[in-house]
Amino acid sequence: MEKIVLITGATSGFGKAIVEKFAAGKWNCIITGRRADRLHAIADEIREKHQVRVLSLVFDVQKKDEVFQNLTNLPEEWKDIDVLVNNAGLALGRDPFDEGNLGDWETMIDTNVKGLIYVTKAVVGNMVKRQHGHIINIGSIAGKEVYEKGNVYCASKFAVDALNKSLRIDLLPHKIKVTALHPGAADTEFSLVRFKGDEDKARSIYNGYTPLFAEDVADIAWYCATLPPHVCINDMVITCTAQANSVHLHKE
Ligand code: NDP
Ligand code: 8X3
Repeated sequence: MEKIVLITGATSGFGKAIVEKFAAGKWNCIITGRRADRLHAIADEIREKHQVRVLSLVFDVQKKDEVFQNLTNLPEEWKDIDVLVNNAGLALGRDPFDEGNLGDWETMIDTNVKGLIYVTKAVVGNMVKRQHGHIINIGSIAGKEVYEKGNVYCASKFAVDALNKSLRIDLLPHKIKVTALHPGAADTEFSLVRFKGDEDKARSIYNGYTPLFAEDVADIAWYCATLPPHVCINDMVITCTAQANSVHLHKE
């Protein structure tokens, strides 16, 4: 039986690696992101390499109308999504609260929290109808413990953690699994985005230890998605070996 996974934020980092992993397992993939060129190039590459179907949808998860327009009008052959991976997200800035930027904060909340809510709401109705589905939310270790200058990013990921727990309860009668993955420091484009293109600053985040890589998280998402129907991983914090929690990271 063919399976369908929808992955938001598939143009880079975890999302891109998750597409690669699921496509290698012969799942058909709906992939989303704002950068159209990258998204369509990834779709072409995946189709060719893995001989699966790929639907690429360009939209901004912050824009409610775009989300619902794209996800509630899916072609018939794409409607029955088995797994939704809510991955699109970002951090912007790392400043003490009093020096933080309101616009950055709004973007983080609009993307990490409201975007995730919109996408989930647009997709969950059909899962409920089918009494089948699995939602995998990418939270963060920052949503488990706050760290200095993490303020609003941490708050956005604490909100994701609350949604994980709450969705799991509300969707229980409908046999829908809800899994939360909370990675620690991982070498993706995350820090480049956070530090607004400052490559030296971004690179310095990963110096002196071996961080997680996108493929590590993709392997775990795949594991969670392919367990037997009666088994659900509820909540997983994943760090590299050099990281104990959101504050203690051992650099050589
Ligand atoms: P990347 O920057 O490499 O990837 C982020 C992805 O999110 C991109 O594909 C980007 O696509 C997409 N995205 C961002 N904003 C939007 C938007 N408004 N609408 C649609 N898509 C959007 O970072 P990561 O892979 O590291 O991040 C993925 C998730 O993992 C995020 O939720 C992040 O908070 C979380 N995370 C990251 C950790 C890390 O250390 N790397 C650790 C813990 C959690 P595009 O720009 O094309 O729209
Ligand atoms: C990303 C990891 O530690 O920068 O969520 O918050 S951290």
